[in-house]
Amino acid sequence: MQRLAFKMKLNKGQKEIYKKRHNEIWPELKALLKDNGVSEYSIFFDEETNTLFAFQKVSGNNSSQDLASNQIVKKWWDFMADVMEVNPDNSPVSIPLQELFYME
Ligand code: RM4
Repeated sequence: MQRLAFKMKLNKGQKEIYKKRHNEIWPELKALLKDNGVSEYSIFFDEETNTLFAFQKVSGNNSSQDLASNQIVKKWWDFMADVMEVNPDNSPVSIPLQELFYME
């Protein structure tokens, strides 16, 4: 298992809708993430900079952000594109973060 983290950017004032949509995450998306080896997936928010910090464990080499070819992921990204910074294909702008410390 690998620990991965990345940051994304939320549009100003969209915290509540972002949180609501994730509380109501589509079961098919959740199943797809798990089937692709993603677990312990959490997303934190920095109010000051509107930055989203995602952490996840992955059993392979792919993170949730590497599933762009999947239609469910694409549909989710299209759904979320109105509240966050995205690329032209509506994938979230995702910046990998370096792990500098880990404690069991
Ligand atoms: C995030 C972003 C990620 C997705 C999670 C579930 O807002 O869209 O790519 O894996 O939601």
